[in-house]
Amino acid sequence: MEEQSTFWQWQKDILSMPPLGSRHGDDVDVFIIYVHWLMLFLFVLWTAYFFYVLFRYNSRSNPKADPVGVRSHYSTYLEIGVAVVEAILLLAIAIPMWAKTVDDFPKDEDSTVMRLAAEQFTWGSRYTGKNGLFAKQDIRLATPENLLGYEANDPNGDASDDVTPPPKDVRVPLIALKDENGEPLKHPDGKQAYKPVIIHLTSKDVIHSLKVNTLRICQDAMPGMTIPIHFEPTVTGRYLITCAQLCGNGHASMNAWFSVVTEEEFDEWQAEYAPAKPGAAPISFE
Ligand SMILES: [Cu+2]
Repeated sequence: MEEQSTFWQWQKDILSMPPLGSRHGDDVDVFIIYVHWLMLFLFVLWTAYFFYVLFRYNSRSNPKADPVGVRSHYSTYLEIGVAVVEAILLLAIAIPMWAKTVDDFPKDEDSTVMRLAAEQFTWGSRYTGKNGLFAKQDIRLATPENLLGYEANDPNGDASDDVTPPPKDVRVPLIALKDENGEPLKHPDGKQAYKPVIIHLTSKDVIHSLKVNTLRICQDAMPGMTIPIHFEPTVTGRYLITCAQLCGNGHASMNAWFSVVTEEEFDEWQAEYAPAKPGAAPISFE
């Protein structure tokens, strides 16, 4: 086990992969490593073949061109071989990895749930506050000041304690899970389990994309759609969010911090921006 992880780490170091801060990221890294091995193999093979051909068919030893050309089928077999390896990577690794992510979607009550809205050229987060409920959203309430149509005077009070921190500062807590005996809850592979994070991602204007390398997450943010993504953070730290879709003049500056913090730090930070004043315009990034 230990030996294997050293072996993977060695490969990650060669590829200068960013540090890893999420559980599913291990699978992503392994896949990236497989793809690099295939590319290295092809690079070496094709380069060697290129030089072989330069040498073997130079004009001095072949003064007259051969009008027929290749007679063997080896090149066809090689092409098929490459296609087979690529199909294995896609069908046996990439698609099952995706299926696992989609199938194992954590429940809201077991997760830290947040909303994240991208806009030219910033990111704004919103949290449920203590009651665990987000303000209701209704497209008919959308105005230039309230693009996401949050209901400010919600009779059920869902909106009254929503937390809207300043833009470009996104935080989630790292909470180590415990079993019913208070012992650390472990995954089947023996690693500590942490509370998952669910992000409901949307955009206020054009297509953006939430990318956090350390967390190995990348998801497009689409205007008019809310796309849920989830991941399990495994280490505290402050990571850079970049926008992975060219979205306008300020695209390059559309970065922000995504911090994975301790539970205490998270609660303090939430208290600082909560509750949103009841009846106040619920969200504005100006
Ligand atoms: Cu953008």
